[in-house]
Formats: sequence, C-alpha cells, structure tokens
Amino acid sequence: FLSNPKELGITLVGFSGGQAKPGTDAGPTVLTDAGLLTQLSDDLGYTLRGDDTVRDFNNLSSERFKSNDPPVRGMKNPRSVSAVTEQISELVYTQAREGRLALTLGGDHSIAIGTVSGVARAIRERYPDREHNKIAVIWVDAHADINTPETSDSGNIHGMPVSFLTGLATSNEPGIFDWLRDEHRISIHKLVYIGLRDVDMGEKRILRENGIKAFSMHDIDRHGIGKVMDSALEYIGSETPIHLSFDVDALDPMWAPSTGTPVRGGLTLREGDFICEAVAETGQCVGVDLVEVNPQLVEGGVGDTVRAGVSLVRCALGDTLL
Ligand code: 4U7
Ligand code: MN
Ligand code: MN
Ligand code: MN
Repeated sequence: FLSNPKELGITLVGFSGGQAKPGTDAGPTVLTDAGLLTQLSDDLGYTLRGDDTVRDFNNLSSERFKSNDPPVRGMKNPRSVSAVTEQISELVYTQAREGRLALTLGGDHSIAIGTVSGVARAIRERYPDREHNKIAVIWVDAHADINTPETSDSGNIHGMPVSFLTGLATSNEPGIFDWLRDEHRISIHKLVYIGLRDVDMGEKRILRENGIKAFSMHDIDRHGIGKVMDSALEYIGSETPIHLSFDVDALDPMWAPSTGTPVRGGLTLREGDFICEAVAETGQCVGVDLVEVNPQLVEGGVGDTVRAGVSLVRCALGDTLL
C-alpha cells in the first residue's frame, strides 16, 4: 500500500485542547529532543518528509477563537478541536497521498480525528477500484475513546475521536466537525481495540450493540499478547491497510507515567513493543500515531515515558524485525 515504503510523512502536533491538562502539546518536542527523528533516519534508514518542527496548534486555535469557544452538546473547545483536526487531516492526507507512511506525534488523542481521516481519504483516493481501499484501525489504549457527545461525562473530545471517525457521532453545526465526510470515515467493522481497561458505561454499550472487536487486558492475560495479535490481524485480514493509533496510556504507568489519564494494570513495555512489531511485520501499515505523552505531569520527569514512546515508534517502523 505504500509506493514509498522507506519515506515517512511526519506531522508533529502540539495540541492539548481535547482535554484539560496542559503539557500534552509538548509531547512531540520531548520525543524529538530525545532524538527520535534522527534515529528513524540514521538507524532505520527512512527518508523524512513533512514537518521537522512542531506546529503549535494551541496557539493557532487560541488566536482564532480567543476564549470564544463555549461548549456545544457538552463538548469542550469544540470549534478549536474541529479546526485543528481539520488541518491535521489535510496535512496527513498530503503525506499519505504520496504513498508515504504517515507518522504523527501528539498531542492529545483528539488529533486522531485528523490523522485517521486523512489516511482513510488518501487510501480511498489512491486505490479507487480496489476492493480493500478502506483502512482498518488498531486502537491501542486503556480507554475506548468512543463516547459520543451525549454519552461523555467529561466533555473532553480526546474521549470521543472514534465516535466521530466511525460516524456514530455526527454534527452539522457550522465549524464543529461539519468538515467530516464519508471519505474520511472508517467502518466500525474494521476497528480493533487492544489494551482496554477503563471503559465508560455508555461506551460499553456502544461496543456491545455494534459488535466492535475489542481485546481488553483480561483477554491479554488469558491468551497472551501473541495470540491476541494473531486474532486481531486475522480479523482485519491480510488485504487491508492498517492505521495504528497508539495512546501511551495503554502501557502500565510503571512504564509510561507521564500521561494525562493513567490507569494501572496496563501493558508492559514489551507487550506494547510486540503489538507495534506485529503490525510492522504485516507490511500493511500505512499510518502510525503516538499520542498523550505529557511531560509536565510526573515528579521524576518524563524520561521513562519518552524512552517508552521512542521504543514503540521504532518497533512500529520495523526496527526490531530481523
Ligand atoms: B484518552 C474518559 F471518562 N472515558 O471520556 C472520558 F474516563 O485519549 C477518558 O484515551 C478518556 O486518553 C480518555 O473523558 C481519553 C473518562
Ligand atoms: Mn487513553
Ligand atoms: Mn486515547
Ligand atoms: Mn489519556
């Protein structure tokens, strides 16, 4: 699915408006300061295209909306998040359209409304006549991020991206996700979760009623990560392009404490790396997100979380395959 398999289309998203804690916007900076991009070119042999500097979407959206972005249907900062994700969608689309693997560093997880929609649209356009031109998404997270505005208790849009991407939530309100079209959307039947352990009541109901494929921590304990990845990839099938959206809070806080919504009882670093390796191994991967690294949150510093993030991205790009 990649005409330029050794080119990366990079987007560095400094944005934290999908949730309330400041700091997630600095995620891409700490990851790149740790040398991630240099490693991808020097150690893994990728040519880097797209952004090499972090885009300050917090600043862009606050200039545009000042503080004039009141809640709509309970959603916080709806105009800002909509405008930012629309821009990200275009940026990521432009990279994926060139046949590059689209790598995005966030930023809170609301930005996946942009990344996934951009990749989905590019793949549809590149393969108009192909049966399998609709991407699958592997969402690795402690949370399901599938609240609709109506089911969300927090109003934080980083807990809603999957509902907008699948069309379970829609909006015709001008300036509030009215840019999302069918070409941007993904099928709930091509969505697979891994790592879930903190799912809201309304979300459980959505997962159940729509028959959405999900591997919780319980399933990983029971079957092991190897079997879980076999089942996940079998469900997706070997003909379908894959977008991997990895929320660092899927890892246990022992490995990744610097994140806004940590939940204990998570993946080990090795299990996280294995998920990424298994996706890389398929050769079907067209997009990767790493999100929710927040350098401001932990007393001991962000070092552990950054090392984990660097490792996950390297594995997703095939580093550890022999
Ligand atoms: B993240 C939550 F209520 N479900 O909707 C919500 F528990 O991108 C958390 O996975 C969402 O970090 C977490 O606010 C979003 C909450
Ligand atoms: Mn999460
Ligand atoms: Mn998430
Ligand atoms: Mn989080």
